[in-house]
Amino acid sequence: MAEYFPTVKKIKFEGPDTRNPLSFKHYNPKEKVLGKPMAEHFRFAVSYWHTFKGLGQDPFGLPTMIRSYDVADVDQMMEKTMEAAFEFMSKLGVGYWCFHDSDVAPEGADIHESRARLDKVVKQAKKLQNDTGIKLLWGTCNLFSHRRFMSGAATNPDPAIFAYAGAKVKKALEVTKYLGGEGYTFWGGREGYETLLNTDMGRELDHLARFLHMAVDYKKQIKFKGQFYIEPKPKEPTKHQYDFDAASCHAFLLKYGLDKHLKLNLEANHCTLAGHSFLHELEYASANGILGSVDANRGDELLGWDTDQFPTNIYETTMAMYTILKMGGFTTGGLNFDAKIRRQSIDPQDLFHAHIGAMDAFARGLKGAAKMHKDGAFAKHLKQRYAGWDTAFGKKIESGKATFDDMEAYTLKNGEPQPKSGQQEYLENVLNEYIV
Ligand code: XLS
Ligand code: CA
Ligand code: CA
Repeated sequence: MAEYFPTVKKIKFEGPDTRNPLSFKHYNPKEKVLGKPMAEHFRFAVSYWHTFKGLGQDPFGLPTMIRSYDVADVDQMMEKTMEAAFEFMSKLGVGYWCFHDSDVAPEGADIHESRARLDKVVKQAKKLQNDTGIKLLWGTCNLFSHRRFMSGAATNPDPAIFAYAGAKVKKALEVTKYLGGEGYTFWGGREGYETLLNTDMGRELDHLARFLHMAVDYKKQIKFKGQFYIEPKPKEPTKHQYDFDAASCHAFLLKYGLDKHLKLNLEANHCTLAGHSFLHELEYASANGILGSVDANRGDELLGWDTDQFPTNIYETTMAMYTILKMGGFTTGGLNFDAKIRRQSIDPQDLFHAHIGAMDAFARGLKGAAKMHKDGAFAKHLKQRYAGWDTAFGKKIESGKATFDDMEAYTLKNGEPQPKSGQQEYLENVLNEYIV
């Protein structure tokens, strides 16, 4: 087999004092944190679409990156790219990958050719998975690139396109099962609208729910055991997407009886595009028991679009890992680097620097978060702040046994309550001490 990344050897943990840029300074897969190896806390995954298929193109420019596996012949390109992917992931030492059907097998002249390509390449992927021990975190289906999906897939005004999307997802589910995928993600890139003048919103939402129910039924039919995720994003490519944010996805799932079947796959950059913080979305999903998996990346404060940069912000990785620890950690999900190197980072080695930096940033985040967890740094404070709810009076309200008559009697008896400080600045200082 050819070597596609000859300048890089297996990336090792060398500790914080090393000067070797091609080594981990903080991520030590076997090191135990709160009794669990780091690798199991994160379940890192590489995204096939950005890492192997993203070649630096943007709306203004053609690809900038030249890769030895990106050859003209489609069959050879598919095969070489898959080989390169497993070489990269093995050298990096990640346990998982994620892909869309059309990342690994570009659509052919018709549905038959597309499916034949997919069947061929997933056979190769299965062998490489077996050879390397790398597993599939989740599979997904591209329902947004081809022109047939310009007005949506499951929300398209034309049932023939709904059907095409159904056939494509059916196949993607079969392929995900074949590869032992631990999950499957639905992201509605073009499920939304450009103008309400041509959109029957209520009907489109009903159709989207129908589509997801069909997927749930098919999952049962083929006995696919992976977890389903829906991934929120407010806009881009569509002006307004129906999977806007965690709360709107949650409401949608509840309304259509899908809440038992899908959890959320939260992407950091999508959270900020929705006008929330990544942390807000994590907390919302965790508080409602629907946090499934995470697409780890970041946006740029000065750019209002989906820049999909590699995560490097230690405050954010610390707080994210704190919420994930509070939740008890990932079960089926993990941290998928849905992130791309910049257009000017054209060396194959840049892909390693990007992933190493992100994995180290999360390792530092985990160490800080674990210490916060152990010390009860914020838990103690929260307990105190809400202590009134643990009194007999508070418990009576929480258990649903109190009425407005009780509120009146209590207030008439006790008079004006004493407000207490929220101590935000103190707590921000406490947090700073935990940043590794
Ligand atoms: C695009 C999304 C997409 C999903 C999978 O913005 O992040 O890549 O994760 O279709
Ligand atoms: Ca994503
Ligand atoms: Ca994104």
